[in-house]
Amino acid sequence: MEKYVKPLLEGNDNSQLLGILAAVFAIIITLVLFALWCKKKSAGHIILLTGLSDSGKTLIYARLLCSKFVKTYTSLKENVGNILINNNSLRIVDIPGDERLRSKYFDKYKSSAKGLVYVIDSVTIQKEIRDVAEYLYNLLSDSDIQKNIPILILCNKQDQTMAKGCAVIKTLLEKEMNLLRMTKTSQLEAMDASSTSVFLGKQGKHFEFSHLDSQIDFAESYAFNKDPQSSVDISEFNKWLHKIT
Ligand SMILES: Nc1nc2c(ncn2[C@@H]2O[C@H](COP(=O)(O)OP(=O)(O)OP(=O)(O)O)[C@@H](O)[C@H]2O)c(=O)[nH]1
Ligand SMILES: [Mg+2]
Repeated sequence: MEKYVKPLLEGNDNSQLLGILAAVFAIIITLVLFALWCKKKSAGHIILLTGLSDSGKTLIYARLLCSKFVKTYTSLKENVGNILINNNSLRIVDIPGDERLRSKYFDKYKSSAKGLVYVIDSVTIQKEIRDVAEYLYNLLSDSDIQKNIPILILCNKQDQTMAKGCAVIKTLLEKEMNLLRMTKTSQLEAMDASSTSVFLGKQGKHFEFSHLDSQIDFAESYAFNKDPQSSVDISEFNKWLHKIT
């Protein structure tokens, strides 16, 4: 009798074991798929608002999220808020422009960037061209931004009569980025170090934004007007958000 019962029991044990293995396998697959889904959901949904201090990032952020004028002060931390574009939720992160704070907040969010906006004060651009170009150069050299993230260079404060248009700003920036690239390259050669500084653009050619792999657009805006009845214009920024979403 025992001779017949034992194989039966053994057969039962084996199928139970197989059942348990299949269940464990299914759980692992589900967990892996869930983790991938979460990663996909959280990756690439952030629009980073960057630029020098006083360029107008926080006012643009307030206009975009609550359509109102707010009195702004130099930001000491980031502002974060969500908007719905083309039925997709986008997280807008306004990064302080202060030199001592900007990289800390940029590093915190850059790996989830879906787009990068670089806000420029079009009135003071000539005076600040070196700083504007240097910060932009550093952003464009970042490995997370080089993953084909669309970039908008937003020439703000166009309500001011002294503001430069975006075509002029593009030319000024290309010239300055070219100089900056030469300085960086010669510094590296002088040091003969194995530094990881990135060469932007094409070797042997003047710097041009069109030589970069990333899609870089230029647009104009103005966000200032205390009077709620009077106009502001961030429509090109809005259009760009729709385009990339
Ligand atoms: N005329 C004019 N003023 C603007 C415009 N946008 C912003 N401003 C003013 O510029 C100043 C700086 O604006 P913020 O939005 O605080 O600048 P920010 O880029 O956030 O500066 P940080 O927080 O220091 O990085 C404020 O006085 C704004 O009211 C604009 O389009 N036109
Ligand atoms: Mg600010």
